[in-house]
Parts: sequence; structure tokens; C-alpha cells
Amino acid sequence: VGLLEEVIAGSPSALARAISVVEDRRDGCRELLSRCHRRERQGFRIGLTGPPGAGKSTLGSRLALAFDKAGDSVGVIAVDPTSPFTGGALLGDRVRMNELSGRTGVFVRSMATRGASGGLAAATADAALVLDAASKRWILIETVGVGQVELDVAETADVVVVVLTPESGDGVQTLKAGLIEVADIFVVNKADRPAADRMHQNLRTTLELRPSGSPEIPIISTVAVSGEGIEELISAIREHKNKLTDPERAKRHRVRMARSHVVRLVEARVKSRLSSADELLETLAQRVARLEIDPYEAADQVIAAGAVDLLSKMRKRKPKAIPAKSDG
Ligand SMILES: Nc1nc2c(ncn2[C@@H]2O[C@H](COP(=O)(O)OP(=O)(O)OP(=O)(O)O)[C@@H](O)[C@H]2O)c(=O)[nH]1
Ligand SMILES: [Mg+2]
Repeated sequence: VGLLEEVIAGSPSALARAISVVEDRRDGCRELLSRCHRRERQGFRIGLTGPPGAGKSTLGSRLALAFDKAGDSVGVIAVDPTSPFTGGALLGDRVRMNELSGRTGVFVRSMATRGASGGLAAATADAALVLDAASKRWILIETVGVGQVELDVAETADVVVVVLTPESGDGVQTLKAGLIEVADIFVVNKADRPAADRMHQNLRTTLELRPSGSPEIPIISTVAVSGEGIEELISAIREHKNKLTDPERAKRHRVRMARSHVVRLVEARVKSRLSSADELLETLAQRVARLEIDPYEAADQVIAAGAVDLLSKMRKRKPKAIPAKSDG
């Protein structure tokens, strides 16, 4: 394919097209990704997550500008917030992100969620691979951290920055939201507001409650709108990046990332398989409702049907030898 060569050569329009191929799973997607994957990984992935309106986009723009100023290329993947409450912020995002796009070296891409939950994390990780091929040194992935899906997206990053505000509630709530598990760095943004110090303190106390030996998680106060604290945040990110240069750690990290990527792909496929197995599901659901079989048996049958389907794909040479579907 000529597309990847154009991406490697640095064409922004080819990059945009390649990401569309990946996002929409168009023809040639698999081949493209496989070729991207075989190349040396270049970009360091920074996941920015946190509640709606915490300042992730503002912070991300600051980071992108700072990296760009330092002469490094940047790719940004902004995952549209799913929550209807933040729909209004979307346009604002686009405008600010577009401002950034005008700068050389910064490539910004918005990804639609379109409800395909498992698919989103996979698509994001795939898009990051394409940005690698385009030699982007820093890859920023913004996602609203409100649910498991968003946390999954965050997990596809090399460093996860969880952005909170003085209004984000106490540390215990944060713990409950599962944010501490994914966080490598905490940011208390909107530090210009009252109660920012208390939030910082709460967070510190919560982190101290973790079992001894837990990895250290820096807490950084920022005012994204003015740029205050951005340097500290960049230092913390670089420090985390440096830790990953240790060969043993780097290896473990790569395996963990690969594992997560594979899991996301499997999830995405199972989900899309499920949505195309409507007929089988309907039949089974009716049998469950009639108390003929229990839901566990129905689930077994769906999975068995999927496995048969997978097998037939793997043995492309004689696909007809295997029944496409078990009709139970
Ligand atoms: N006072 C204050 N306002 C801020 C700060 N950072 C961002 N904001 C404002 O907070 C609002 C939300 O900022 P965004 O950067 O869009 O937040 P976000 O987390 O990307 O929002 P979503 O993508 O909708 O979840 C905007 O009006 C920003 O101008 C800050 O440090 N202090
Ligand atoms: Mg945003």
C-alpha cells in the first residue's frame, strides 16, 4: 500500500486518511496495522483522563504546545466525551484543538465513540500505532474518565495522567471510581480556585492509605488556563518516561501494553460478533424465556457458535467443512 509510505514520509493528509481506515476498520486496515506494528515504536503515549470539564483539553493543548516549542512532533487523539452533559464542551474542544492543528508538528484527531465501547479502546490503541509510523514523539490521548471504557482507553497509554479539580470530591470517591488504579500522575487542575489545597491534601492522604510498596504517584497542582504548573507536569511525565528506559521495566511494560491491546481487540471482536449474531441470540433468548434452557447454556452456545466461526476463518481453505452456526 502506498498510504503507509506517505504516512512515514510525513504527509498529514495521508495520516488523517490512515487513521480513518483504522477507525472505520476499512479494507486494508489489518495489513496497514500489521505493517505499522512491525516498525520500531516511536511515540510516548500520554493518557489524559478525568471527570468532564476538569480541564483535560486545556492541559493537553498546553502540553502539545510545549512539546512543539521544544521541537518535538505531537499527535493528539481526543476521544469525544460520551456524556450528553458535556456535549456542549465538544465544540469548544474542536475549536481549541483546531488552533493547535495550525501549528506544524501537532496533529490532532477526534475519535467518535459511536457506542462501540470495547471497540473504542482498540481503535485508540490502533490509531496510536499509526501515529508512531508518522514518527510522532508524543502521543496525547484525551478521554473522559467516567466509566470502565474510558479507563480502558487510559490503559493503552505509557503514562496515565488523571486530571481532577478542587470540585472532584474527596479522595475516597476517587478511589471508588477506579482512577487510582490507572493513575501514574495526579493533577489537581483549577488550582486558582479555593479548596484546591484541600483537594491536594485529601488526595495525598488517600494515596498514603495504599499498601506499602505501592508505586509513588506524584500529585501536581496546575492552572491550565494560565500555564501554571505545566513545567512540573512535564517533568513528572519525563521522569516516568525515564523509569521505563530500564530494560527490565521496559520489557514488562511492553508485555503489559501488548496484553491490553490484545484483550481490547478480542473484546471488540466479541462485541461486534454479538451484534451480528442477532438471530441466534433471539432464538436462544426465546428458549431461555420458555425455561427450556438456562442463560448459562445459552451463553455457552453463543460462544461455541463464535468459536466455530473463528475456526472457519482460520481454516480459510475449507471453510465449508465446518458449520457456520450451531442452531442448538
Ligand atoms: N478557573 C480555571 N478554569 C479552567 C482551568 N483549566 C480549564 N478551565 C476551564 O474549564 C473548562 C473546561 O475545560 P476543558 O479543557 O474543556 O475540560 P475537559 O476536561 O477537556 O472537558 P471535557 O472534554 O468536556 O470532559 C473550560 O471553560 C476551561 O477554560 C483552570 O486551571 N482554572
Ligand atoms: Mg476535553
